[in-house]
Amino acid sequence: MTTGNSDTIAAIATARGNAGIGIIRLSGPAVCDIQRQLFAGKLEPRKATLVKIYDQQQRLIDRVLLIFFPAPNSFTGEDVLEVQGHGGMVLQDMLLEHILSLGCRQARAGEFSERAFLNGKIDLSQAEAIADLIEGQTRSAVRGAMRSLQGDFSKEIYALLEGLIHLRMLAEACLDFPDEEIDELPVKEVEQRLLSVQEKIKPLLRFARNGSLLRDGFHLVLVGRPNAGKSSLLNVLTKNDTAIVSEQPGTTRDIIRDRIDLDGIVIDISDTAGLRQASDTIESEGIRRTKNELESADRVLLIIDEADYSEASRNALMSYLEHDIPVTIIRNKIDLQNREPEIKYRERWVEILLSIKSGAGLDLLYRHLKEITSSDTLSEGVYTARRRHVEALQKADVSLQDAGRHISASVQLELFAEDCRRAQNSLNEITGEFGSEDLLGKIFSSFCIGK
Ligand SMILES: Nc1nc2c(ncn2[C@@H]2O[C@H](COP(=O)(O)OP(=O)(O)OP(=O)(O)O)[C@@H](O)[C@H]2O)c(=O)[nH]1
Ligand SMILES: [Mg+2]
Repeated sequence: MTTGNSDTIAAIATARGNAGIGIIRLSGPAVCDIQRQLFAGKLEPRKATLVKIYDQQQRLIDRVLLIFFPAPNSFTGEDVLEVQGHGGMVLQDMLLEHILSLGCRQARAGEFSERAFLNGKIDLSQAEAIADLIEGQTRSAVRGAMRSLQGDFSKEIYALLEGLIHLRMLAEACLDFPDEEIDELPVKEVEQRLLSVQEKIKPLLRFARNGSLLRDGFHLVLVGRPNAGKSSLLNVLTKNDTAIVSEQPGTTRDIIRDRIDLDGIVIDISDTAGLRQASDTIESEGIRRTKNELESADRVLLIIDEADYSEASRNALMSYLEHDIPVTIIRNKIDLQNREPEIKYRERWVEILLSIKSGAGLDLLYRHLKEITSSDTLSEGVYTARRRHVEALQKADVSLQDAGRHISASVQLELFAEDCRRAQNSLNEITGEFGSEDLLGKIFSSFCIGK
């Protein structure tokens, strides 16, 4: 698949700012023609050539290095030209303006990667990895993105797809050619193959969850009654005076966001307005925003003044939260109650008794945060992944469980084949391929039915 008749695009590929070097990249069918207008000679592929670039009035714009990558051996799969000039912002703009006047247009965001995908140079998850590599906030995130870009993540997905395609092949051959002399469906073999696909999907799902954590970070939202110590906790965690702390209840009115890096995991922390019957419209708007913020939370830290702690006060606060959101209850200000720091693992939440002011028990909180944001698989062998990858893998997993039911209890071939097809479609969403024709091709080439 190629983009064929696409037009030619150009853009400044390096960051905006004054730098030693700035690179403009061009891709598309008119690249050779534009190159000849910039430099009359012929460029040797992938070799740098020093060239002076003049504008229409024959004024020298810059001395640049031109590098030509002929199709299909380029990033986009099309003819690509790199123009490496000096990095000044104004200079780069002048150079780009001149290049655009020679017969190409400004590229849209991500258009080079999009072309690489459309031309089959990379799959969708690799295209996403390029963005992640550039935007990576921590070293682990960058390393994860590089692994994905290398195709490690895609390879695992393709291996799963192989397994699934084989399963469908077995099932659909029995369905489509019931009169042919094909043996009965080998149920035991199918069950085993299904199991092996299911076993592969589990660790991948774990990797993808961790990968999505690496990339998107972990969103922690601090909620509680006014004066419970939410802003104090934000300041302690970020080691910053980000939020105003005061003994006056209702100090925080708006969401205050900050970010920490906890062993390579980005944690986005939101401090919120205290939850209570609002006394004015600003406060009630603050509370509305708190509820909004909770929608994207990965976990809530519910902060309660230990002096006010009771089952009733806890339940009243819990009623603000969605049922399935993970919660850690921070019973703060134990310094005033003469209590020792402690962590308790309850069925529906975790409880930590501590004092933000004295620091007693903060070690328990840090350990807990590390526990919930990381796992043993996180440091090595992880890819960057997105929530959509996690969701796609989850969907595939559910379809495979259905498939298991439709083969083990009593053989319901049609349903089984449909479950496998759905699982395959979910995985295809990750790589961006939709391969029903591929599947047919594969079935007929590996099955000698024709006889
Ligand atoms: N003794 C004691 N005081 C604390 C502790 N943590 C916070 N405080 C005090 O409690 C008061 C309220 O703290 P904040 O962090 O502003 O509370 P908040 O939950 O952000 O309050 P609002 O923004 O009004 O909702 C301040 O005077 C803090 O110094 C603690 O562990 N012990
Ligand atoms: Mg506050």
